[in-house]
Formats: sequence, C-alpha cells, structure tokens
Amino acid sequence: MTLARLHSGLALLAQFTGEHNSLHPAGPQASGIEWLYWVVFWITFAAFVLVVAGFTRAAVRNRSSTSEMLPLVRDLEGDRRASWAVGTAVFITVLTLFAVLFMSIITGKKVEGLTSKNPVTIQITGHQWWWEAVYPNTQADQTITTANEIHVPVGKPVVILTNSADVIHSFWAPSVHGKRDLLPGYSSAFWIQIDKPGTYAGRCAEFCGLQHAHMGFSIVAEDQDTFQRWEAQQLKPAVEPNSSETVRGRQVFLTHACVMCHTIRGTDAGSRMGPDLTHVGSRRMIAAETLPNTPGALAAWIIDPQRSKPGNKMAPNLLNPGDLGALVTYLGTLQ
Ligand code: HEC
Ligand SMILES: [Cu+2]
Repeated sequence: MTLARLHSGLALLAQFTGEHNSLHPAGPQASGIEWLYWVVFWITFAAFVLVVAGFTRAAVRNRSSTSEMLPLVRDLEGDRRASWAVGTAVFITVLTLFAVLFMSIITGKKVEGLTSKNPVTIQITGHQWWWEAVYPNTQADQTITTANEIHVPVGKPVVILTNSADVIHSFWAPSVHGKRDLLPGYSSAFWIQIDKPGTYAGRCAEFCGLQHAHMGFSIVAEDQDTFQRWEAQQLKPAVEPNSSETVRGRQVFLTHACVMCHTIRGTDAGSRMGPDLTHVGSRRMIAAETLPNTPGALAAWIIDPQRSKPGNKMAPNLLNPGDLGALVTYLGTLQ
C-alpha cells in the first residue's frame, strides 16, 4: 500500500538525522513514544490534507471577481448545510483530540509500567555541566561512582533515580526514553530498558547555563557478562602506580588542587565536587562528552579547562611539562 510505503520512507529518512533520534527506539519505553509519535503524525497529516482540500474546494467553487460586490442573498438551505458541516467538523475534531489524549495516556502508562524485582538501580545527579552516576549499594564498598558514561545490561529493566546538585537539568537519551527533568532537592524515578547492545547518546534537555550544550552523556548497553566485568572493574580501588612516572603523576595529583574537587579511591583524594576519577582511564570521553579521552586532550583540559568549556567549575592548573606529562600518564592508567 502506498501509505505504508510512505511511512517506511519517512522512517528511513529519519535515520539520517543523527545519533540523537527518538525514531530509533532501542527499548520498550522509546518504542512506545515512537508509536505515539507516528499516530499523532498521521492524524495531523490527515487533518492537514482535509483542511487544504476543503479550502481549495471552497475557493474554486466560489470564485468571483473582486471588483463587483456580490448581492447579499438569504440562502436558508445553504446556511443550514454550512452549520451542519461546521458542527460535524467540530465534533470530529473534539473526538480526535480525545482519541489522541487517550492514546497518550495509554503510552504514558506503558512507558512507566515496567516493573522488576531486582533491577539495576542508577542514581543520576545533574551538575553544571556533567552527570554523576552512582550505582548504590547498601555496602559502601560495593557502590560504583562514575561520570557521564552509564553502563547498563542489555534487555534488563533499569531504574534511574534522578536528582540535581544545582539547577534544573533534563536527562534525555532519545533512543531510550523521553526527557526527564532533574530537579534540585527532589528525587524521582523512572524505568529504562535497552534491548539492543550499543552506545546511546544523551544530552541535557533543559537550559542550565553557559555550558548546557556541552553536557552530554552516553549509555552503554552491553550483555550481562560484559556488564558484570565492567561492574567488577569499577568496584576496584584505583590501580597502584607501577613506574616512577606514574608514582610522580599520583604525587602531582595529591599535592595540587585536584584533591579539593576529585576522588580517586585508594588515595587521600575524596572530594565530590567534580567527577570521580578512580577509573577515568576507562571512559571514552571526558568533560561530559566534550573531549576524547586521549593524553593530548587530557593535558589540554588539565592546563586550561576553561578553554574548551568556558565557565565550568574546574580552574586552570599551571603545571610544568614534566609534572603534566606524569599526571596524564597516571590518569591514563586508572582503567
Ligand atoms: C575547583 C574544583 C576542581 C579542581 C581544583 C580540579 N577539578 Fe577537575 N573537574 C572539576 C569539575 C567540576 C569537572 C567537570 C567539568 C565538566 O565536565 O563540566 C572536572 C573534570 C575533570 C576531568 C574530566 C573527568 C571526566 O570524566 O569527564 C579530569 C580528568 C579532571 N577534572 C582532572 C583534574 C586534575 C588532574 C586536577 C588537578 C590538576 C583537577 N581536575 C582539578 C573540578 C575541579
Ligand atoms: Cu544541564
């Protein structure tokens, strides 16, 4: 059928619009939202076609030259037909809007209604301008703390608990779920599930200050074994330096301002102003998906974080090249 073909054509076209794509659902929540999107799209499309057709018909039928006024004729029969037509149109419109409302409620229920006895729970806290992800556990030493790169097992329900450390942020990974606001001092929860392994991009979707546009995250969905390996790795304290260079790097870290803002578990650095760096070397990107996690980008970030992300909460660090090199090497070993 041509409509079906048009639909798949449009859906295909949507694939070229980049990695942030709610028409590329990766799990049940996003699928529900995608379904609703297409239903509303086709209803409004039909309404558009009908309205344009109606206008065209009226315009063609009642054509007259504007130079001469038409005499006013009382056409009772015409009036009756017109009010009947308008009445019907209003009725159909109201009915359609109620139908859309109903489907929207159904979708909302479907998106929320995932339950599981033993879900993976992740506490996400929005900061200007990065995401803290904590995998809470009743035992402190079984709690994972990381930033911006969120790992989840494929095909398993995951509970996301939200919070914000400063202003309102909004957690949005279009292929996974709709936008969820993170409000300071108010915790809420929602479910996600990802059925296809992969890395899904996310963004802050609520304007939160100067670097709002550089507040990205990614959700890495991997099979159960890989996820458990990742968990086990993240639970370990930081690796001990095993060369004079990395010993020096750790020394540089512990004797500079870094300790006032960052944690490296297994060392004396225990502040949570900035991202936990215990396993910073395992992350693909740094600074909320702004820079690749390469020695060059890391060095540039440490020397002058204000250059790539003006206004962010990390101050420049004037280190000599030897210290900087050692520090970057040390951070790179924190897998
Ligand atoms: C005043 C607090 C502060 C100090 C001091 C500070 N940082 Fe940061 N750091 C931050 C904040 C906040 C971020 C997150 C910035 C963002 O993404 O917007 C950050 C991010 C980082 C990141 C990127 C982490 C990631 O996963 O994205 C690294 C690496 C880092 N800092 C290393 C250092 C080192 C090394 C030092 C010492 C030379 C240092 N920081 C000093 C606050 C600080
Ligand atoms: Cu934000």
